[in-house]
Amino acid sequence: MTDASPYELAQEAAAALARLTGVERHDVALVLGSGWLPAVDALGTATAEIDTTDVPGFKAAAVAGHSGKIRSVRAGDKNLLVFLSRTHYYEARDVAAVAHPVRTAAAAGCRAIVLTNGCGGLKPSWSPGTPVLISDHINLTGTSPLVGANFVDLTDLYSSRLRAKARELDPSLDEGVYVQFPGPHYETPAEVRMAGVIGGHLVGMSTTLEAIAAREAGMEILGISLVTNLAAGISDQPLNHEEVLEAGRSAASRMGALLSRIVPEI
Ligand code: 8IG
Repeated sequence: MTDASPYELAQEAAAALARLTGVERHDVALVLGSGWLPAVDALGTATAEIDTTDVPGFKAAAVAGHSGKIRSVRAGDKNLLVFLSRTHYYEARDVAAVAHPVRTAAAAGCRAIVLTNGCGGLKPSWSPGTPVLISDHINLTGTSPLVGANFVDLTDLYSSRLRAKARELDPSLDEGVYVQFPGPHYETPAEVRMAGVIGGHLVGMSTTLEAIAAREAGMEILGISLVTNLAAGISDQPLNHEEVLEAGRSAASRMGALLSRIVPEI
């Protein structure tokens, strides 16, 4: 197993998931970022919950408030594969580990993936708890989950079709360009100003590498950020992780309703 390619490892993981969940194929994957966990129960009926440690290739969850579990959820006529946490690039600077859940979802049959995250917002009108559709991204990690001469096109990476559907369901949804920094430290105010100058509206530590892997795997992608805090320097308050979790708890019912209405449209 040690010399398996990332794609072979994902096949092994998908086979384990099928066995452990009793669900042969899943249709749509969701990755729940900081603040999104309380929304999971609104998605549908959980039919199985698996520890990531029982699935080949997964790292244990490393962040307080992140749960190392994968749920199989039945929602209408769809089987959802819900990752209750993700592996972040800042944990071990291991891009293959970051992409593994996405590749596993693709190997499990998923044709679409909803990538959620908690992030900092650059628009002062985005109060903590505001969901924002990701329209595009800027990857400042300096790396890629792809290796070799693999020139994957990233045009319309965050599906304009799915964004339009989401806005039909909730016309108040705003859009923004997500900028991934490597972390784990938050940005300086100068870095946040830079993110704005280069065209960003949201700053975070996830999602872009997963989106690239998902596009490579041929999945349609919906990205939704939950602005849990104003980015550093946008407000005069310092940032803290507890505030992030609290913003998620208070936004939970809105996020649950949002996801459960969007998923049937995918
Ligand atoms: I939640 O302000 C959350 N994650 N980089 N900056 C970055 N990541 C974040 C932030 C933020 N808030």
